[in-house]
Amino acid sequence: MKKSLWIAFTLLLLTLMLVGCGRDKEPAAEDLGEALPADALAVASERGLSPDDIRAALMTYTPSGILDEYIMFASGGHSGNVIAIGMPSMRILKNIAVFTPESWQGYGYGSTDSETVLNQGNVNGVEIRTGDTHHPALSETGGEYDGDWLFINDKASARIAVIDLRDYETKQIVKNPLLINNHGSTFVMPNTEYVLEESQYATPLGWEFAPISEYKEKYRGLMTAWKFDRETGRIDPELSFGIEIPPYWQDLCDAGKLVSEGWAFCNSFNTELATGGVEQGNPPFEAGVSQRDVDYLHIFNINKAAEVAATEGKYEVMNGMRVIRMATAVEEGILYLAPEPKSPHGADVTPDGKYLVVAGKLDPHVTIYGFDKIQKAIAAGNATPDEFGVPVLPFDEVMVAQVELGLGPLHTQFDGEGNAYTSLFLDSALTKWSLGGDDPAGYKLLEKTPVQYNVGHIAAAEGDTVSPDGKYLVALNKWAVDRFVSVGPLLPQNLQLLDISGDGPMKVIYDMPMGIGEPHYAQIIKADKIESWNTYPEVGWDPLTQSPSEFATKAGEESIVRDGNNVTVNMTAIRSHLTPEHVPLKQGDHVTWHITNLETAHDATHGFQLGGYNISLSIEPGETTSFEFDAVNSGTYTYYCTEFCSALHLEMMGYMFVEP
Ligand code: K7E
Ligand code: CUA
Repeated sequence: MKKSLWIAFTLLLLTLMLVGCGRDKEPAAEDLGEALPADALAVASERGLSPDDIRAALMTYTPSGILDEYIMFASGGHSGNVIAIGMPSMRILKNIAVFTPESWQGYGYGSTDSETVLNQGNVNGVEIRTGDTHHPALSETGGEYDGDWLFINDKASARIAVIDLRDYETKQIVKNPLLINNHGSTFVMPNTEYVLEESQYATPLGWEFAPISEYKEKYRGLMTAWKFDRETGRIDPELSFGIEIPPYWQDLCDAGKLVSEGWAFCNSFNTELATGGVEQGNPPFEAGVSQRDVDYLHIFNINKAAEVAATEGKYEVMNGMRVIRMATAVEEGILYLAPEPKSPHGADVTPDGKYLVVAGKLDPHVTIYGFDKIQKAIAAGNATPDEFGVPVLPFDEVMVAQVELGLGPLHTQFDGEGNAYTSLFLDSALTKWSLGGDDPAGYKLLEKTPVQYNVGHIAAAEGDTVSPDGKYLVALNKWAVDRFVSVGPLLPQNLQLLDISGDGPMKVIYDMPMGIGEPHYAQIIKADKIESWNTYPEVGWDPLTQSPSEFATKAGEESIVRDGNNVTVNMTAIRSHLTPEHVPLKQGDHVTWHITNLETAHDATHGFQLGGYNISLSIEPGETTSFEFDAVNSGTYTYYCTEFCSALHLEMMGYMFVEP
């Protein structure tokens, strides 16, 4: 483009974009044109920005003090956490510690609350302090995100965590007593009655030892429905149940909504029942698992299962969990299968709940199934049993359409305009295609946009609700390669924000490197739906129970109480001192230490570290936090506040004397 033309175009664009910016006091378009700094174009030209770049910048740049419209909760993959990201600015707002200790939040470094939560996730006495988070799920009411709770799975050890969005803290970890890995989780029912968790790699239930030669007889999968209680804010294992399923490798699920509410759908692979063992001359897993042309979509009637799981005699209790055995699930009409093309990845229900999309992975198509057709096929009774006796519905009776999209289709999202978006892993591209209802001819590939590189999941604004917003789509790319300045051989993941508003082509408008584990999936919620607290409701608050703490200490009532070898410290923190300032101990004492942050001011957090004893706390305004330790080593130790909270922050310290 000629330079003069380019400048004219850019100027026009800048003017148009600024007109569209939603600020309280909108200057008139002419004023903006005049108000543009004279050097704006010079800056653009100097930095080599194209008109598209300028448009993207104007869509994402968020001036200081202006708040983001959306919050994206992205899994942190093998960092074992969740990241809250503002959109469209793509600014990281918070790292929410979940399965792994995190020093800044004082999570897993001594505080009783966090140790209690982390220890719930221990496996038969083994302390688990790692995790692999994949699929965050926001709580829903009537199929809409309600902004109250967030759930996330740990694939590695089959655990589920509950995060309270009032304070963005992890409140509970539940360990599945029958699984040692999961993947199809977390997914919630439209009113969050259940949080679903499905296994991935089959093992004997309860991961008992059994030789791989007994794979078909003893290895199994499990769909788990965890009952969530909004009143307590906890999953109630007593009211939860499992459904035994064949030892296929179940993969990814979605809950039905509206017409399909009460049902759940999961794709699977390895219906070949490959067991690996290349060292014994067997085909390697990656070949053995992809021999057949079809695998099975798993179709669950969760509401029916809940009824059966509440009927004495229809379930068994295994490791403390009620389990509906496979034969009962078949008999009661809880479990059906349907063929799905070659090693798919991802099952996604359309916003109206009428259809679900399964992506091929090793097939260039997505396959669309009709919920209505599934119901008719069940009623027609033409199913044939698989080798475990589970009815397989005829493909022709349940399939609505297939759309050829490209290489390696994985995950699908929706906007509110009747379009679907599917990621193509091998093509490193996103596709947009139309939903056609019951008319196969209505399903059409509309466009394809390259992303960088190897996109896995995609997340659309309010994408898993009954009314997605469209507007933004995020590609969660696995590889970054050349996108960023080199930081050594371990590269960040690359999240790319795309503008999908209007009828124009989808455009990448922001690259966000995420220097933590692979963010498999994310959900994006309107920021104003979350009513998070600025400070805890009362001074002396226990965040674990979300109620006043019995260990709260008031100003002037600080104390050190000795009872034999047991010492209790009742401390307060306020700008700029920790009281008491001296803590005298004797070697061998068992110490219980409570600290109450007396602050009521927004953002007046005090941190606390005790050198030599691996203690790190974060005490938010109003919070009471506790830790315990044995004073095994004598010496003179220092503790201090780790947040630069005032001009006299460095003075916010104290001595702990441990007399030999
Ligand atoms: Cu990485 Cu949903 Cu676990 Cu696909 S998953 S990419
Ligand atoms: Cu409190 Cu620094």
